[in-house]
Amino acid sequence: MTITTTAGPGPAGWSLDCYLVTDRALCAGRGLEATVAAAVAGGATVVQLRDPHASGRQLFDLATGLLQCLEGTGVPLFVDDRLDVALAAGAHGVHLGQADLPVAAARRLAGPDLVIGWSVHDLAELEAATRLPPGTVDYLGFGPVYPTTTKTDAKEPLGLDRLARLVAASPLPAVAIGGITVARAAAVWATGVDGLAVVSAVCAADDPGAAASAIRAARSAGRR
Ligand code: 3NM
Repeated sequence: MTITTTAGPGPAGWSLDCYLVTDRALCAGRGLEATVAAAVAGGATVVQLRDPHASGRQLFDLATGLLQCLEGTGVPLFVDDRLDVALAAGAHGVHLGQADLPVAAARRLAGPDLVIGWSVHDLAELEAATRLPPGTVDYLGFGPVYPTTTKTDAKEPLGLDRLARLVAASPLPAVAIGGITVARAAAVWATGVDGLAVVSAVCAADDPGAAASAIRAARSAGRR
């Protein structure tokens, strides 16, 4: 599934297939940019800069570095939580949680072209997403699917059945996140999601490129 947008310098359709969310601590051995470059070479199709403890300045500098690293790859950069940083750095999108700026306000500030993703965790939040005017949000993130230690305040895991029901009811492309590993990827694909978002499965892998490649390849094994 692609999201169609004319945003920024990227192509009109970006694939959400293998959605890498960064974690500087997990990338520490290799370095953030080297990890991202390896993951993209292996097949990551979106990179989200996530660093909840970084200052605005640090995030801006990290985003600028990652945009340089992604130049020419056709892979977009989204920034987690911080619309201001996404816009200031010239990133292609922002991913917002329920406690961040309201998505309608973010869309007003961002204009029509920036990709906006929104995290939803249950049916009530999905219904709120369904009521948004078209064009407010481009895709939804559902999680956590499984328990995760990467996000300290993650909600109770959805499990595959609840995820599948939310995905079936989603009016927008759906990305699953939380505890997804290469071994679990086919089962998550089988819920009908449009993309798998991973942090530790790629950032902490011995070979981030091979991990990203395996996450994508599992799609054909999980296809329903
Ligand atoms: N968001 P890992 S779970 C960043 O449920 C994030 O919205 C989540 O990390 C949510 O792939 C999560 O290492 C962390 O389990 C996912």
